[in-house]
Amino acid sequence: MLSEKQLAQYKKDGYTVIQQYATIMQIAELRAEADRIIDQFDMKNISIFTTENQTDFADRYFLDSGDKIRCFFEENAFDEKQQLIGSKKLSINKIGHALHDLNTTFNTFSYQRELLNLALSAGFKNPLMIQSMYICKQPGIGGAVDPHQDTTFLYTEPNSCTGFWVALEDATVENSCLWGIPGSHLKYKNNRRYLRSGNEYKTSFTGEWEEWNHEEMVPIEVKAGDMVIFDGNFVHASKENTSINSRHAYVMHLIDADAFYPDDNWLKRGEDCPLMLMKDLIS
Ligand SMILES: O=C(O)CCC(=O)C(=O)O
Repeated sequence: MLSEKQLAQYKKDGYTVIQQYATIMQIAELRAEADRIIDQFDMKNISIFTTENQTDFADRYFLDSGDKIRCFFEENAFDEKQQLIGSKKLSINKIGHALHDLNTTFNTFSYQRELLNLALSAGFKNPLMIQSMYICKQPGIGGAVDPHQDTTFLYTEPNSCTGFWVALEDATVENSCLWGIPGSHLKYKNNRRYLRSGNEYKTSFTGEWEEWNHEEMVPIEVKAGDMVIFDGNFVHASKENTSINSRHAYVMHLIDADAFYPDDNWLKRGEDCPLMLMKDLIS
């Protein structure tokens, strides 16, 4: 449960930090499982993840990953001949987007009573985990994540999307921690959405990004095991990782099942992989 101080910071700044949410053992298990998934990943299924080139972002492999476990490469992992420069393990940008429902290790970690209580104390009525991502932020080539609000990508009426981001390594300015604009969730309303047209593999953006003042961005440096909770309208980003250290993190995005989730959101679930209410999964 959020303490009074954490809740006050969350309401005022749009984010707060829960120290030592994950234990050393849990971190080791998640990291080992991510290694295993990457090891088993068939290189033929290639997708590069980039927030700069929306054509790549919108490819079929990505848009079908809402109810799957798929690996996405760092944009700078390849040479001009489209050959991997480094090892596969050090070339994956992220794994997404249904780890929490399809993988036993991530399922056990994701659906914890503690998370449900945090969500309820942050204002959720009926939390639903809609997306999970294992983010590697590889040494040297870890791509930047441009400033954005998560409500652009996971939109509900009223807005309910919230990120629960767990550092699996110390996240510092050097290895590219999260950055965000305190208070941005109150100051900037979301007027930009990433839309999908029906069941087609076509996406578009509506609206314009606000003119965010990048000078207002502050680094959110945390220790391995700490969790950053951020409001869906909190403007956040991470820079390129040019350091020699990776920065692994596992993020779970929750929406409220009582809110309306329009069909034109990019993330869809097939009938064989329905979304489940957290209260029904956690005894
Ligand atoms: O971990 C990162 O670098 C970015 C994460 C992010 O933007 C998110 O989880 O919404």
